Amino acid sequence: MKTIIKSIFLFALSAMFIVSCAPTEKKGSKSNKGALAGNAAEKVYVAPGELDSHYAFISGGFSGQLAVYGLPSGRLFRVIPVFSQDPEKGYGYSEETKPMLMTSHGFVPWGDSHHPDISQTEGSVDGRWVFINENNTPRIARISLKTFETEEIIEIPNSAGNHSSSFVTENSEYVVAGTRFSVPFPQKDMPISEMKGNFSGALSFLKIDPEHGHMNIEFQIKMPGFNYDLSHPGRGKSHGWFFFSTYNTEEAHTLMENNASRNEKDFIAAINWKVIEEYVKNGGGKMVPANYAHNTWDDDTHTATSVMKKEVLVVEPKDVPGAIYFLPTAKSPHGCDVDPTGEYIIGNGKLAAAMTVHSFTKMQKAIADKAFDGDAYGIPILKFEAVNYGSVEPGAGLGPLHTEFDTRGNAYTTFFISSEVVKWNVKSLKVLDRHKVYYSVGHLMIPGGNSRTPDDKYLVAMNKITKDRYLPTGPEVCQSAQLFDISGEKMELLLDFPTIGEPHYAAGIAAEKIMGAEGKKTTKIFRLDDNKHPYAVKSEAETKVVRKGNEVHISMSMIRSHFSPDNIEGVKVGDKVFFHVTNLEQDYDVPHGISMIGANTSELLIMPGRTTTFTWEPKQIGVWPFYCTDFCSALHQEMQGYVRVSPKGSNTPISFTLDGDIPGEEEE
Ligand code: K7E
Ligand code: CUA
Repeated sequence: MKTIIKSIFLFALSAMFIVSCAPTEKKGSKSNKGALAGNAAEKVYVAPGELDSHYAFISGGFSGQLAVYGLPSGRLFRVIPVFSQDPEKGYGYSEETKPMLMTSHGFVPWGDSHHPDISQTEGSVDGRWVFINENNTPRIARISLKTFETEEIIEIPNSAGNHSSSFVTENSEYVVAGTRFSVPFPQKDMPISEMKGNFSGALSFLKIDPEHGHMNIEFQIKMPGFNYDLSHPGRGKSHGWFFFSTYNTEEAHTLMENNASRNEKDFIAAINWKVIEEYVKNGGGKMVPANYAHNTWDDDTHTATSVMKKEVLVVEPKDVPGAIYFLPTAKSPHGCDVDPTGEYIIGNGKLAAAMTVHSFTKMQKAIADKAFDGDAYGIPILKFEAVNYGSVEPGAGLGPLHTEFDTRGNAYTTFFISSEVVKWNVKSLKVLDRHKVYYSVGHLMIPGGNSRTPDDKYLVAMNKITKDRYLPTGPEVCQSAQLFDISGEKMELLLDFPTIGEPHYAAGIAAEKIMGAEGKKTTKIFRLDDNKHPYAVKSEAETKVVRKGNEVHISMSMIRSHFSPDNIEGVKVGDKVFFHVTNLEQDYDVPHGISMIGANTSELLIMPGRTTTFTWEPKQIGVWPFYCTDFCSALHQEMQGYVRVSPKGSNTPISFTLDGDIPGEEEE
């Protein structure tokens, strides 16, 4: 057994080595260029002043963020900060955004973001929100597609390595978060060697408020201590079910590459969440103590609040018979994907030679017939033959990871080891086409590919390795995406473009679904009249500086091209100075920035109508400047000011002026 596994690994590794090292031919050689058809350039060319037809939201992996690109151009528009601090935007540095990064472990400034998924209405992506998971310190975030800002982050208790997340059901009833690592549930101090049978895996179902999108952990299912890797919702006929791939059903805790690869088959867990929802509605489940942060952004106060939640509803599988089954699936499956009709559930067995395709119809019959092959911790294991529709023999393809779909009954699967995308027909299971990618592809994305209605012109492959595809930049080369036209019979490679961080998954959608006609749906400014920030100023007349003990609160305004006040005196070494800054502009695309010399935080970039705060603790006496960091007008360089810092204990009074006058008192 051991030698077989070892030889699979050696084969896999050597295949990867060969594939990723082969293309070293000279620039312009055919194999490296992927033989682009003549009109590929035309197909991705978006002329100056024209707009892309699609948005692509590509996760940043270890950057913790979410990047927004246009398709087909591959142009990067914006990086939305989600789980990591971003000094470019002041996210996680301003007083208002710091609560977004609070967790039960305190302030966590970094995250690992993997799977964005767009909210859906009746089985189609609707462009309201995008959800994304954080792997390392388990969290789910919700990003508004009006403001392109993170509005909410909820921590997932009893979870570790929040990876089989964050996928959305077809009417955005739930966003789901499954644990990759099983852990003691609840956490406790115990020997690692006693893992087997004593750890559990939490699958969390977060209810989404249909109007505002707010998330709440409705229930957690306490599953056996396997690793829950990926998941996807049922749809159409299988709506109401959720499917999770598992590996390490061996429950190994060390040298996982061998010890978690012993079983020829692991499982896809099928969860009937509608049955569990009903059970919970009738008082089922048990509230257990937990400790997790729920952070929400308020667009009226322009401030985030972090609340620690103290309990969570836990459901034991044995208490809800008929809700959970295991489908045997070869071997240590990674991706778990459901086709647009909801009939086919595909397990991408990354160590198997073939992909397993299960049938939802057969699964229902197997359940009715009680076609069981024993159980695992009381959860029935359905007979493989009773649920299996067939398997795809991918030819030379090695290491299948993820699958997406078009509307024509085809599936597209990535092969990490053989670096290719393979197109096959879901019904016939026949391979129809294959195309090399450069190199080592992880996820792929077809806009709307995780819905009933894929928008199937483009396919984006997200690759781990790009050596020799771009100008070298030291030991690390950028990661990259590749765009394919999939509208014809054969996939056509159109474009390579670099990505931020490591792109794991992505979500795509037609641009008009987000922007509406002429961009009307997206937020252009925040109305100053609606600004309820406690330190907001609505005009320069309201600006002021107030001392409270050793705190100095500056209520400041900014407008082209000055701050008010711009001269401040009476600050002392040892003070903590709060700059509460309101951007008085009410025009689209006119943010201003502010930074203070020596401040131990980032600049702020403040949108029109918004108030944001940073702190400064001056350590040296002197007269110190601050300035606008965003080139906002021809007089941007004049947008600056001074703060006088006196020694500790000095009696220089607080004073603040603009053009020699106290703001608001000019007329006297
Ligand atoms: Cu395959 Cu995190 Cu979805 Cu990366 S995961 S590839
Ligand atoms: Cu305001 Cu530059």
